[in-house]
Amino acid sequence: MAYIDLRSDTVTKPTPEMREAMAQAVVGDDVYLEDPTVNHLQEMAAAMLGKEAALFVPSGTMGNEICIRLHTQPGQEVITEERSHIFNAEMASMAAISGVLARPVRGEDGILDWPTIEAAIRPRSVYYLAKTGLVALENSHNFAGGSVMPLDRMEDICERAHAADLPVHLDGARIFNAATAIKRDAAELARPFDSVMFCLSKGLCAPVGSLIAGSRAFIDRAIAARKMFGGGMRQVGVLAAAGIIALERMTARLEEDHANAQLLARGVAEIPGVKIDPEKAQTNIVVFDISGTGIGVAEFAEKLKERGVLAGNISAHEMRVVTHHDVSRADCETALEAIKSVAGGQLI
Ligand code: TLP
Repeated sequence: MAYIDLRSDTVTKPTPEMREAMAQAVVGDDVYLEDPTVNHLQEMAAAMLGKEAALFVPSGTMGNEICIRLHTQPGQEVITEERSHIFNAEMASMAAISGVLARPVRGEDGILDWPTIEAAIRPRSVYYLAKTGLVALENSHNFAGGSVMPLDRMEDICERAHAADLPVHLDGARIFNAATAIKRDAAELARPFDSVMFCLSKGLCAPVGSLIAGSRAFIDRAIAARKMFGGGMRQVGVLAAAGIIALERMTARLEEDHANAQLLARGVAEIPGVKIDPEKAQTNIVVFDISGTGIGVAEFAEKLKERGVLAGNISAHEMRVVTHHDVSRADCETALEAIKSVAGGQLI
């Protein structure tokens, strides 16, 4: 059975153009920093994010964790939103690898504000309290339903954090979705941050890889950290070639995924027992609460699968569907009917 796979945008396959570019890629040993295709991708990424330099890393998780490692000292705390990916879905690696503790705080729809962050900063005058080492934001915010942080909010948080001597990292795994939603350049969203991670392997369809971007000095340190993490990748231009296509071609079509997500969000909002504000589904992620349907999330996912649709259950009461290049408008219409049928308790 060919499933309509809405579990994540990570399931996207490389496009034929990417496969062709991968086959033709000129490569070199990237641990010697000699892979021309990787170097080209890194220059492109730095330019698109308005940063001095960028570094190709195997995964978003490694990108985030390298940045956390470089910004902090063991024994410090990292202030982050309580549904953030770094706190919930990175294997507690900030603790395991960097020896730091997450200090999660709640944002409205995943969006933090300065007063909430400020209240979580440890006073430096009290010697027995852990020091705050970093503020880490996420945009778009995955588990909060793909919500987008307003530009002025980001500017405000970064400015005040810097005034308090705190660096700010952005998990921008889907920064191009966020930029598309507010019709701004990714560089504008990245501007106030000390480091930014974004992924090529989600809505942008590349098979593997993420980038971290920041100052030249930060990226020089990141090159060494990446090697320490086991992320030195040799002739990795074969992957970077797909990443170049991702940046050249795939950022411009994300609007289509957002429109499909709106179709799903508006459709599921009409189902009795389902809770979602479709206005808040700003990007390609739709999170909806099904507790009112009386069906558990695992069972909901199972019943959807029987109807040919794959969806994720991301909490005890929430389902997540993610639109992407490899699902069409028609697929989303079919998926919506399947969701309605499961929620309404209809037989297949
Ligand atoms: N997200 C995946 C899962 O891990 C949940 C998904 O299906 O959405 N930051 C954010 C905001 C992410 O959503 C993800 C992956 C990552 C970081 C990590 O990227 P990878 O999977 O490349 O390590």
